[in-house]
This record gives sequence, structure tokens and C-alpha cells, in this order.
Amino acid sequence: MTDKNCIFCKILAGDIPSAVVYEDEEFKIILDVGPAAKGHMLILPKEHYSDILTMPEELVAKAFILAKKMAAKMESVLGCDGINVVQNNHEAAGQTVFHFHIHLIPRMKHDKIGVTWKPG
Ligand code: D5M
Repeated sequence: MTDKNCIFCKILAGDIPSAVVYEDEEFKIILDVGPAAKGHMLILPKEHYSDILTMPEELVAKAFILAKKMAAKMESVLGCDGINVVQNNHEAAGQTVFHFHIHLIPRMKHDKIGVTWKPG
């Protein structure tokens, strides 16, 4: 299931370039093109679901388990002090790309991102 008008579906199909950090049968993790911090990543399911509400529970669970695993790697590999796990649904909540995704944002002690970063 893909949406030909969806930018993340185009990325997943390889029609738009991206920096791929991880891939398995069901997900790709890419670097965000407008990072809130160095190493800001997005977990994308390969199937198109516009948001968490339309996505099967099992796939939602797998996406967040992958977020947990990648968060552990980010701390050990990137050496960050913390990670924001952010998932926006619908325009009012700051969603700008309507293909489910989870943001993983590396955080350092005393950075100012929390003050200035807004979803989208
Ligand atoms: O987050 C959507 C995110 O998607 C936002 O942080 C920018 C990112 N984005 C948009 N286009 C691209 C491409 N082409 N590559 C990588 N990242 C991209 P939201 O939660 O919907 O506001």
C-alpha cells in the first residue's frame, strides 16, 4: 500500500534520495532533511498509513520497539545525553507529512532545542 502523492512513499521507493540509517522488511530510518539537532532521524513504515490512528496496532508496536532500539544505539554511537521520541498526528498537532513517522532527536545537556523546536 503506497500513495503516489506522498513524499515519504517516494523516498521509500527510491524516487527521491535520502540518507538511510537503517532498513528492514517493514521500516526504513532516514535522516530528517531539516534536523532539529545533528542526527535527527525519522522512522518510516514501508506501507503508507497517514497517521497512528489508521495504522494497525501491531505495526505501531513494532515502530516504537524499533524507536527504543535505535534510541539505545544513538546514545552509545552518537554520545548524546538524551533522545526525544516525537510522533505528530494531524495538522493541529504539527504533522506536515501525512505518512506515519516517529522523530528521534538526539539531545545534549544544556542544548536549547526544547525552547525553540516546534514539530514540522
Ligand atoms: O515531520 C515531518 C518531517 O519530515 C519534518 O521534520 C521534515 C521531514 N522531511 C520532509 N521532507 C523530507 C525529505 N525529503 N527527507 C527527509 N526528511 C524530510 P512532521 O512530524 O510531519 O511535522
